[in-house]
Amino acid sequence: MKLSHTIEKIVRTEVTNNFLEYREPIIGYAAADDPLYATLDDKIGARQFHPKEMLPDAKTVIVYFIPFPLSLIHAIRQKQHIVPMWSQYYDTTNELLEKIGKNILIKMSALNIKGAMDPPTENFDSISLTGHWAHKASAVIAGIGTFGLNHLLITRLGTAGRLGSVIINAAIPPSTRPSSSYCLYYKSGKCRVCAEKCPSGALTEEFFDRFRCNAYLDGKNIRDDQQGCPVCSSGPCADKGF
Ligand code: B12
Ligand code: SF4
Ligand code: SF4
Repeated sequence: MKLSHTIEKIVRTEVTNNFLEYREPIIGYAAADDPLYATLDDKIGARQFHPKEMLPDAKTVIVYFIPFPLSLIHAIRQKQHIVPMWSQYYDTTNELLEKIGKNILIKMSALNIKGAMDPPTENFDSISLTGHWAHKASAVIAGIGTFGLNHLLITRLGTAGRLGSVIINAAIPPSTRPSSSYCLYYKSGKCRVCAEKCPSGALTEEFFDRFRCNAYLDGKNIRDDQQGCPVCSSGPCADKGF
């Protein structure tokens, strides 16, 4: 079986077997020596690990996006900012992403392929609010999607979902990147829904203030079922890219 098929089977099997419902995962591959990796420090404004710092003879970065179901998207589009179902998906999907990554590493090891991964989240400095390994940046390099005005990854199946990545020392042909943005605002200037609806003012047409967003998330997470904020994931791009 081709290596990419083996990996895709692991991702799909874990997603299908999870007790929560998801849509079809999107999987992409970036070349570890893609020149875009060398530009990330400047683009993000924080020191980022190159794939070869994660794994010295890295060849491929595997990225997988797990899109949330339409039932959750329907729930977050209601006029409320606290959606327990979003919180449940936040926690469960982090566990699922971690499990998928570990299963890929186990399978790769059985095939004598080395691998490395970073957790889906909580891998960032709590003061600067920046991490050393950005799954979103790898997803864009791997052609899974593009950045939206919401500063999130938008895929052909939308922005509402979570993602993870694994680095391996075997070559898989890189995926093709989309030729234009999946965000309506970047495409036609016609949408700003995410910025207009952001409850904290962190997200505007001009900038994203991660400290303000984080303060809102911290202040809101006073109960276990209030994890995260779904608002900038709930616009027209929630379930589809444009
Ligand atoms: C730190 C962090 C936060 C911080 C800071 C966010 C930030 N933007 O920096 C806080 C706590 C505020 C936060 C909030 C949220 N987060 Co958060 N967070 C992370 C974490 C750990 C690192 C993010 C990071 O590295 N940011 C730095 C860069 C990548 O982001 P950026 O500066 O906004 O990117 C811009 C530029 O730097 C540049 N750029 C960056 N890379 C590249 C690459 C190329 C090729 C180009 C051209 C440009 C470019 O363009 C981008 C868009 O303008 C990741 C997990 C991980 N390790 O990847 C999750 C992650 C980004 N979070 C996620 C989510 C869902 C959220 C929330 C919705 C909360 C929630 N879960 O309910 C909000 C959304 C806020 C928002 N609108 O962005 C998801 C994103 C899913 C998606 N569809 O994109 C991630 C990937 C977690 C996961 N495993 O799925 N988060
Ligand atoms: S809500 Fe509209 S402007 Fe915001 S990211 Fe989605 S498509 Fe772009
Ligand atoms: S997560 Fe919520 S507070 Fe943060 S930018 Fe998105 S809508 Fe605004």
